[in-house]
Amino acid sequence: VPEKFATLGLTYDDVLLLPGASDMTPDQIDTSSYISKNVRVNIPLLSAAMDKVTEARMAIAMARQGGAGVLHRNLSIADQANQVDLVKRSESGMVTDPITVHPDATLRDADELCAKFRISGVPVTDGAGKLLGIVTNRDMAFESDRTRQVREVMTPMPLVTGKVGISGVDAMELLRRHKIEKLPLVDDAGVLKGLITVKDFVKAEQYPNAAKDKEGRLLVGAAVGVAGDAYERAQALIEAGVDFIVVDTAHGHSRLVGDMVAKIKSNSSVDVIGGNIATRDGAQALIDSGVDGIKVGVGPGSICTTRVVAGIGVPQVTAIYEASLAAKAAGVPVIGDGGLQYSGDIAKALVAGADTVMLGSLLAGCEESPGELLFINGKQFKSYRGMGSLAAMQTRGDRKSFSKDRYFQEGVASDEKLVPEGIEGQVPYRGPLSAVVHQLTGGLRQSMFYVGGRTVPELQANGRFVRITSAGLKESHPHDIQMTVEAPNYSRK
Ligand code: RVP
Repeated sequence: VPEKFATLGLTYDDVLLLPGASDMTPDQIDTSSYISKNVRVNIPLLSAAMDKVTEARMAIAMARQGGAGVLHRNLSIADQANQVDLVKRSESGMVTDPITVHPDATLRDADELCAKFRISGVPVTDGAGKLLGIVTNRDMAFESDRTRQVREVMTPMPLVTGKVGISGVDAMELLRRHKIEKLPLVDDAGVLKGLITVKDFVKAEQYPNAAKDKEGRLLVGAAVGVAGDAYERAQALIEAGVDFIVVDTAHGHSRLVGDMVAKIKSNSSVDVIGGNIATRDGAQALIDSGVDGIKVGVGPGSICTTRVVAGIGVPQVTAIYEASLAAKAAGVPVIGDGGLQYSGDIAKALVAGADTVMLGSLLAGCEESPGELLFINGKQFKSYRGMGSLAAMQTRGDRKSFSKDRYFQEGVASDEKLVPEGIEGQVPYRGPLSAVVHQLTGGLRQSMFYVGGRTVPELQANGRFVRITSAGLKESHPHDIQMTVEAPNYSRK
């Protein structure tokens, strides 16, 4: 019979990491880790599947930095799948399935394609996929009549092209020699099979740490629920090329979640992550349903009220530790989701047993997060809200809410009857993600150096905690001084 009272629950502020014997320099540190069984990232950070945190722009920025974004699901299936597509096409060694335009299309159509995919030119192909030419900014810039057909302004064949399977070095040489920006790849019949662009080479140099799939495209994940057309959503996301699916609910230890995981796994090879859970039994139940990754966190989120509204949850360090006891034995990676306030919390989560962490409030203030910049009393903010907040769960005008089922309230007939488990607010504007991630991973590298762990598995194995009191926590933060200058990685909450 299980005990009525579990062990004492601890969270980030209850513990510190002990300094350990260290024989490395920070430049030897390797922060790579696994999100799920088959998805590896270069930094152990994920951006949260929340409508004020992760859309395509954030997901692209996260993957460029070496982590990954999980696209939120508070939008239609078509819109979410389209976002996967945007990330997958944003840059890669080679675009295998390039956007094309038909010669009969108008310049306006071509403009729209370029704007939507942020590209500067499009190969022109006939109905059978045969390459007829290319239409780029250079061809279009001086045309004032946007109703003209692409065929009239395109640069027609013969173009400089490459053969399918051309090496990166050879492709770059062709681009350089002919001073062109795009190299279409064609087969012997002249059918377009791919596209290589200068931009991609430049980006590859600019973001050497980017997290990519086998084909050199940026990694991206996406969330689905358990109700209604959740399964169709998963299929559409997989179709669009998503690398991993997160069955994203507030109670992952429920049969519906296990069933959805099993159903998605049964006819696809993408990794499926289940969550959220906060106990060893919860983790085991997900493992039994076949998950490739486990997301841990019930109630730690900065915008979450589950622990007060429902009285449910486990302080996050204990939750991660408990879940990891089941997960490690099964070889399933753990994501520590929610509750992180400072870079030091990342290493604490990893030592507790997480393989990666998921961040909401720490990233919601970035340039790349969805939403406008707010000016209040001369300071800059961005809005942030829980997916269980009234606003996120409400259906307003033609904006339908898809996030109610995260809280198993999809059947609630009217908005007034919803029981929110989150709040709405704002966080300080933080500028570009790259600067924020630099501080977060910089902090993590310092932690790894102090603990004496060259890699994430070494950090997990070598790390030890000391439990602290409220006096210890007070001592941890700056004290007995009035801060006059803001640090890029510290502010008093
Ligand atoms: P935080 O990083 O502390 O802001 O927490 C983000 C996490 O909080 C999300 O990844 C999600 O698991 C959880 N969340 C999102 N919405 C809500 C809510 O409304 N209660 N909670």
